[in-house]
Amino acid sequence: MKATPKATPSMPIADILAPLPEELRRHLYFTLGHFTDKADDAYYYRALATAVRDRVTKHWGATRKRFAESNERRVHYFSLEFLLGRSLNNAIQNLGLDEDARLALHQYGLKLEEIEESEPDAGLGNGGLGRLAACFLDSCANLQLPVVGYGIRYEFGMFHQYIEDGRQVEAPDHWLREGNPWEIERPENTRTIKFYGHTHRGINDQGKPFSKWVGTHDLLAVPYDMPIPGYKNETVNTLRLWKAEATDVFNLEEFNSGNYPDAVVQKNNAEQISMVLYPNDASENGKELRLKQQYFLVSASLQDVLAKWVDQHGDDFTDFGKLNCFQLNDTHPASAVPELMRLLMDEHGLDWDQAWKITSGCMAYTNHTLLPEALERWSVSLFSRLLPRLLEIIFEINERFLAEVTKLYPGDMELRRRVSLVEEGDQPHIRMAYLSIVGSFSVNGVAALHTELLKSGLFSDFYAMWPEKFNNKTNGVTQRRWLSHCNPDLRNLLYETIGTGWESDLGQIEKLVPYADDPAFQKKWSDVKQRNKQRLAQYVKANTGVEFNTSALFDVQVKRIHEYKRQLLNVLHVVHLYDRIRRGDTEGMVPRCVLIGGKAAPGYHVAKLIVKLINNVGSVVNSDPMNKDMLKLVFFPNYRVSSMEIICPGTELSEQISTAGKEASGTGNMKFMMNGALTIGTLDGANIEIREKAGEENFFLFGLDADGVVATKKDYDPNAIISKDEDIRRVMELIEGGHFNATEPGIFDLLTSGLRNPHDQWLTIADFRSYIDAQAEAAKTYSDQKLWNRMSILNSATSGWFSSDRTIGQYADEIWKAKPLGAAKSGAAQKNG
Ligand code: B1H
Repeated sequence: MKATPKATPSMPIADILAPLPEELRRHLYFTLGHFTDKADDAYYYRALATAVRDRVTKHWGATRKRFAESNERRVHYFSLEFLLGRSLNNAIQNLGLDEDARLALHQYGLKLEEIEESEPDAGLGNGGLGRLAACFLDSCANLQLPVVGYGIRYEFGMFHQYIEDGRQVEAPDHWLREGNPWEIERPENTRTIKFYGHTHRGINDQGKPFSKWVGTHDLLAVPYDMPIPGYKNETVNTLRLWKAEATDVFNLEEFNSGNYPDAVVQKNNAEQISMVLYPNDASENGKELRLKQQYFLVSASLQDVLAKWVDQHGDDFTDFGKLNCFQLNDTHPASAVPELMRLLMDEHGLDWDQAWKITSGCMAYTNHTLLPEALERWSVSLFSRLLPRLLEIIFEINERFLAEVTKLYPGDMELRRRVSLVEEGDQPHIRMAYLSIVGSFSVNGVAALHTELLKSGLFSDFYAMWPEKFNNKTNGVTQRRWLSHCNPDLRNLLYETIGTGWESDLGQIEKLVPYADDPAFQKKWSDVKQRNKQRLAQYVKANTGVEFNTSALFDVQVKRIHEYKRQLLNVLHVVHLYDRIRRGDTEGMVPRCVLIGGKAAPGYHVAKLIVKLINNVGSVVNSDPMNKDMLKLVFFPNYRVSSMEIICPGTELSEQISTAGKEASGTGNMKFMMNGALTIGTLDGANIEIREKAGEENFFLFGLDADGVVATKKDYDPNAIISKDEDIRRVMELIEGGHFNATEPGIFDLLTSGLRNPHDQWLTIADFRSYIDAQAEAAKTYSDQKLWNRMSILNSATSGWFSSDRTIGQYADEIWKAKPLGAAKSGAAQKNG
């Protein structure tokens, strides 16, 4: 190896790093102590990741410095979930290190794609909400915005899903087992978190009353920072994740009383708080440990921000609200409202009015769901035991808020009851969404329809009071991961056709429009899709054993398993096609490979039964001799971020079939669109905007709209529909007759009786006929490949609006009032679409 130049403290850090191939060797030998030539892939992964990380770190230091020196508004994104997936390729791409990384591995005869497989997904999230947070961080770094993500460093992320005998089995995801090269521990920024105890009230030296939370059980929050590299712009932002640990004091007390083993057990108790991600998507479970996690995140992060503030400004909080903004990712971090009040009053001596002006001026709340089962409510009794001081503050916020309500609407007792932060009953509860609205200056929904439904339904009383607080921010996804990284062939075709620039300004993808009917371009376009279908088919074969015919239509639904997302409707359609094949009616059908994937919450019985049904229908359909490659159905196990990176480029038809009004936005729909899939979908969430941008002729629409859903529920009679429609009746007869569960009679009765129930909330049977017809239309279109390719190109070409850069640009301009802190690339929040 070349001798490194003499290192001195004044030498620029950049000069210390050798070329990547040398750095790889250095880390393999010196960092990992690997002395032979042959190593497991995992070693090469770690060494390469560390070498790349070092290069990221260089820009990280510079970005922090710019941050510290600027006096612009900072944003703190609070989220219980960050579904990051893998980091290595993302860093390589964003720093432009692809060639170097390949060269570095080449000396060992290795391929980058293979080494990348050694990286476990950082599965610190459930689904859309967590992945959105990850896309947002990527876009904030791309736009050079001063935004820090704050979350929890779960020891165990989202569980691994295995399928045994067609059923979901969960296994723990110990993603940190082999260490994490993407994090740096910062013990010097450890914070102390209080639980339990009580409030002590007194009069201070200046004769002023004060409150103090005392007699608490304390634990420590230790931060681990992960770098979030921007795209070729020398900017690296930070995601700070907290790990829970026991305090030394606590251990020492026990230790001195001779109880060493107990002291160690207590340490474990403390560490439980950051042990595991709760695997519930769109439903809350009310567990004490979950509330502890929420408060742990919020208190550690707010103390972190306040400590930095005091370092810079002392105890003068005059400008704190002007220079800080907290974005709450749903109500999960809603205790930030009373906690900031507590810290400002009890720890920093502000009075109520000063503290309230600051708090309600710098908190912003994003709502992600209208589903009643996902609306967080915490029992007053749990709150008073765990966070007694916070509860007092919430009660006072409520009293003052209700006084305001009474002033605005004198005598309206019913309204007071409706909007109170405390839901009365034998067991009073705190309504976290209402607390978030009252404590924030901004409330946003995540797609146009969703925001309208919030204003006219769930939050209508608040909207009437404070219309100016409400705004829409339609979700987006990062094209750097969801197009450029996951679809290299399409990336290269775009380079060749419209050049670069779209990676950080997706609006430019519109330049594809003129090529939609160009036969030469269409040929290239469909060749790319074909290669991606081959890659997907191999992946399916490796993970399920099922062969996908790559000339068939690839029809995909991947997302969490939930009744409202209606995977059942998809299965009913597959059974309908199967029935047609069996009765020899294949007129107008095209060969189709249907892939369904997603995790069911471990306690969600119906969702798990849907997984079983998909698997059972799949094994019967795939092995029926009548079938002859016309139809395949697989359940793809352990669906996660890294599997979407292969699934999404190979998909031709994207299933977005939720009951209208239930899916707040959806983000998978956007990833598929960017990669040229056509959507079959309802008028729900962001589907509506997708259809508007793509043009209605380029979208397969079916089903009731949100108003239709409400109207239909009044006199819904699924059994009448079933008996009148021969196709539907036959499908129900096949399932109810035990065709897919010959050896386990009755296991699907719960599902079929749900479909037939007039109170079925998801109206699956109501939309079935219209769905079958839209699917037939999709098949007909597919048999005209020229038309299909045109529609596919136009979908990609109009997907610019769904870049999370656009979304974050709007958050920055309209909510955060945050400006970019430019380095190399001066980027204003750009407007795409
Ligand atoms: C979404 C959740 C969610 N909405 C509770 N709500 C959770 C609720 O662990 N919990 O308790 C976890 C997640 N997730 C999703 O957010 C919506 O269903 C999607 O439609 C939307 O695209 C996504 C991002 O906004």
